[in-house]
Amino acid sequence: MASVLDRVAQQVTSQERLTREEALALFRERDVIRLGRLAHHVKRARWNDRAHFVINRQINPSNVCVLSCRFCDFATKRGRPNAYEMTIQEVVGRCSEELREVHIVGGLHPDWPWDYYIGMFRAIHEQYPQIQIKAWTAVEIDYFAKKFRKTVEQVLEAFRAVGLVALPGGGAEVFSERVRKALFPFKIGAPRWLEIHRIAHSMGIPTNATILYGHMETYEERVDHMLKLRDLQDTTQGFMSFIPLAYQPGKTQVVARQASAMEDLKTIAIARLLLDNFPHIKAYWVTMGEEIASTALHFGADDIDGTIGEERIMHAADAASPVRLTRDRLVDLITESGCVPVERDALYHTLHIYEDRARCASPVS
Ligand code: V47
Repeated sequence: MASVLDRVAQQVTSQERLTREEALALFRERDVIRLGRLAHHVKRARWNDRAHFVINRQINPSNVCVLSCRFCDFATKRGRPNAYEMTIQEVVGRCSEELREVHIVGGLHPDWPWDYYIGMFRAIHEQYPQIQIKAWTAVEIDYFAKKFRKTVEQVLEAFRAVGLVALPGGGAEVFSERVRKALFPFKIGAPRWLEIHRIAHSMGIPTNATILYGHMETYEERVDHMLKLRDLQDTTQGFMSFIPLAYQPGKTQVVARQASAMEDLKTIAIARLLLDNFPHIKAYWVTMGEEIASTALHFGADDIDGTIGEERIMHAADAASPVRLTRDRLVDLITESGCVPVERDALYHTLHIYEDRARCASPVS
């Protein structure tokens, strides 16, 4: 009988879709290297040897949050020693001329007014018109709509008018009611998260999607999560990138250890094979670490995010990666993995292709 990898290899050639059962079988597959080769083949058919990155900065204006999700080390309450709140000037002060993207997300702040959020984007947009703003997860958009009595369309339109170009993929966690009840019972679930992304897409605002894995979720739940995204993408074509986020145990310790390297690579590879309608699969170096993220470029990923500048969410959970990387480091990481670095903007327009870099950093031929 043909193995699942033989079958999937056939399907890749004939461009047939993977089923739920096949994706599940891939998670249980022992030949991870062959799985990676198949995913790499699919990635190369779309992007050849290219791997994308962006000169960006993450800004998390406050960690004060009305929620207290069981898996999150970032959120806190006002008055606690680790609580912080940035002024608009402090947010703008984190921007600079060379940035192409800012990625802004934060806690669900209990009492910041609407004008603060709009004023923040207006100030960034006026001072740095070249910076594209990718901001607010669906969880935040839902919170703003309820708090400020607006429709989701009104919230998105108002932010678009002051520079928003895309929504990031956070807040999806795992689309499983079982996991939601255990880890984030007061956060929106799958239907509302998907609805907000559907609305954004219908307005021409592209978005990303994440999955938080490596805690208490099952392989079935990982696959079902990806299938819900694949279904929505079939209708809207509005997703740019899928980003698997490896849970950082930090102090919340839902599980004691972070997912292994092989688990990371399998998840990336299966995402590439299953999400045949997602152009980009991102290996996020902040959670995976630089070494696994660059290896993932051979397992189906075509993007490693960017310079980041100052990462707080994963580092509040003791992530071992640095808080920022330089452009040179990203170019070297990608080049050393045998790929061609492509500097992009937030919407994946190509800005520069580093064709001329030597493929091997060592003098050994
Ligand atoms: O939604 C929180 C996750 C997300 C932990 O769209 C944790 O380009 C791991 O969404 N361990 C925010 N993850 C980050 C995010 C993101 C990152 C990079 C790129 C993009 C993009 C989006 O971080 C949250 C939550 O799922 N998170 N705590 C933790 N301890």
